[in-house]
Amino acid sequence: MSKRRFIAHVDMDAFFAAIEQRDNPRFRGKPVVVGANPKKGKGRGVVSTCSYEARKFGIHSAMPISIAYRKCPHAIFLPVNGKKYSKVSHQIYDILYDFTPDIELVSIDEAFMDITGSYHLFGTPQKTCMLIKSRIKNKTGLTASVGLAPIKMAAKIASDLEKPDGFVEVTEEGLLDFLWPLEISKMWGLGKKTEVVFRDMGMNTIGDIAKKNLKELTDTFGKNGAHFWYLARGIDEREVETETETKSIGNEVTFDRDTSDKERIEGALMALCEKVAGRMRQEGFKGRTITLKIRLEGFKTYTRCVTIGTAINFEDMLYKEVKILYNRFDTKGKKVRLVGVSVSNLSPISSREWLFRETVDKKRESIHKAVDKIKARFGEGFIHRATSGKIIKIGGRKHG
Ligand code: TTP
Ligand code: MG
Repeated sequence: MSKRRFIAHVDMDAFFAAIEQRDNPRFRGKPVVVGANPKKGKGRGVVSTCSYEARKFGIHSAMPISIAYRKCPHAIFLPVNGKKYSKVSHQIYDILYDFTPDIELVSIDEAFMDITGSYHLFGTPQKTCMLIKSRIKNKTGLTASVGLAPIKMAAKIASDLEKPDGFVEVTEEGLLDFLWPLEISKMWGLGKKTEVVFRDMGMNTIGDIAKKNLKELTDTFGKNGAHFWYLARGIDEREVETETETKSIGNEVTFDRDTSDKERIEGALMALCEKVAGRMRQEGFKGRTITLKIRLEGFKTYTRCVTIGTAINFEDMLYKEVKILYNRFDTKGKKVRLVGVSVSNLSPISSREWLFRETVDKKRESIHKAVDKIKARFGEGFIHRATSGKIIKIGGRKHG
């Protein structure tokens, strides 16, 4: 039996909207929608978030703003004030760090805290959570919801159950009673497509997953099946990952035939950089140490790494470093079997960057669409040639 842990998940209530209501007393108690300009129902763009009063009209995050306008035209529509929310976010992080250094910042308004080692300072784990809530309220005027549980997944689910201003505790003894009646959609990391298959197999609650035969799940879903089976049984060893931990994000690819074709290898490295950088942004990280892995024919494996001054998470910058490492590597005339790219020395991106991720992603998306169009017209090879030095112009931007 592993050590008893106390993990808290803190999530602010209607974060952007709550800040606006705090700062403008006349907005309090009213439906407030933060997001794109509704332009009397003709606006494009989406809702970032809305107050709980607005949620009663069926409005929610990521909904097109035109639909939100239709649902509640008299709501107070406000633009996103990123600078302000980011500042508040940092104030909240500072408050959390008063309780423990074991904090994993998940997003602009959300964090996991491992309070196993620190709750003695504040009384019981429950008291610690109540104190976190009241300190946030006193210092920022905002409410947070907190879930306390022995595993991360349960803490995350718990913080959401009694929003706003909620506190839900799940004890070690009560863990399965808590998890099993829940719909499988609450399962952390279970995608929509897998959910459909699970339901087809007769699993509608987390308890249904736990009661399945492990073999049946692994036969159908492989390692993932086992992962969800263990989670459903309350077994989740994942730690709260603090900034300094040696987490890395990486990917590798084995060539179908060993190769010494420089263009192919560089093309593969570029594709890996895209994947790794994409995952880093998705998970909210930047990193400073870049590692290139090369396996040659005969299975001898080498790694080469570099640590740079500024943390990065964009593929072009990542590829630049990887290419330098690759060009310095001497294959001694041998063919290459596998290449891998990983980034470590990670730190969470600041809440401000997190906030603007969407805008940046949109820009990237349009570039990628343009690349896909070119691939469709000229074939994959064209893009691969571009990665090995030539510059092609896409959508008015240089890409190479
Ligand atoms: P959430 O914690 O998902 O939402 P919330 O804090 O507004 O409401 P809840 O009480 O349900 O937790 O996200 C935090 C902030 O991130 C949110 O206030 C606005 C921003 N955000 C977006 O900009 N777009 C999105 O699609 C989501 C989900 C959030
Ligand atoms: Mg929130």
